[in-house]
Amino acid sequence: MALRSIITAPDPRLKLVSEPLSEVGDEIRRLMDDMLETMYAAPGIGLAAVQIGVPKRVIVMDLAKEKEGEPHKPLFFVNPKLLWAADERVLCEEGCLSVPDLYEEVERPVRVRVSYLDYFGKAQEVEADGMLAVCLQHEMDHLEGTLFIDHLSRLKREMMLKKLIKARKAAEREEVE
Ligand code: K1U
Ligand code: ZN
Repeated sequence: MALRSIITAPDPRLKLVSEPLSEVGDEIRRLMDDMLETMYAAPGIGLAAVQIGVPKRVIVMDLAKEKEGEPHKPLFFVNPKLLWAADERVLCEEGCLSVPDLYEEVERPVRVRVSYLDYFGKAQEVEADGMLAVCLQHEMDHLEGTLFIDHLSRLKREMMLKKLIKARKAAEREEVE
């Protein structure tokens, strides 16, 4: 397994639409292992392959609370497809490893049904609610080149991008000093 670098906004690579996979082989399992390690190290609860510069339709997630002695519960989604979304919406605060340290409330369907291939390439379906539904929709947005800030007003989005660029410049200055 290897740690990969996470791309941050406004990098144009985050706007790419990710390509579907024809099968889940060892190379893709290695990619998923690297993504999981990178997500745990960040730390985060989800990661799409495009966030490490690989525009393929692959997502890893782990919503398990980090408690001592508790095993990880990784989830792997290849070629996820939205089958159904509830009309009811819910507001939830979201963050993104590609928009570091900034959080905002986003409105999304409260429940979704999604088909996908798992780590072994087996076809699966999940009906998700709560944080699983929020995180899965957030990660599936990444596959379309959409960030959570794209769901906000233009004013809010531009303010967040300005903050991000300012923070990055400050960090770069600190590195030089
Ligand atoms: O960048 C990403 O797509 C991952 C993102 C997932 C997400 C979080 C919240 C709502 C929707 C989607 C993150 O993991 S941001 C970091 C985060 O939420 C977190 C970090 C440490 C512990 C617990 C949560
Ligand atoms: Zn994200």
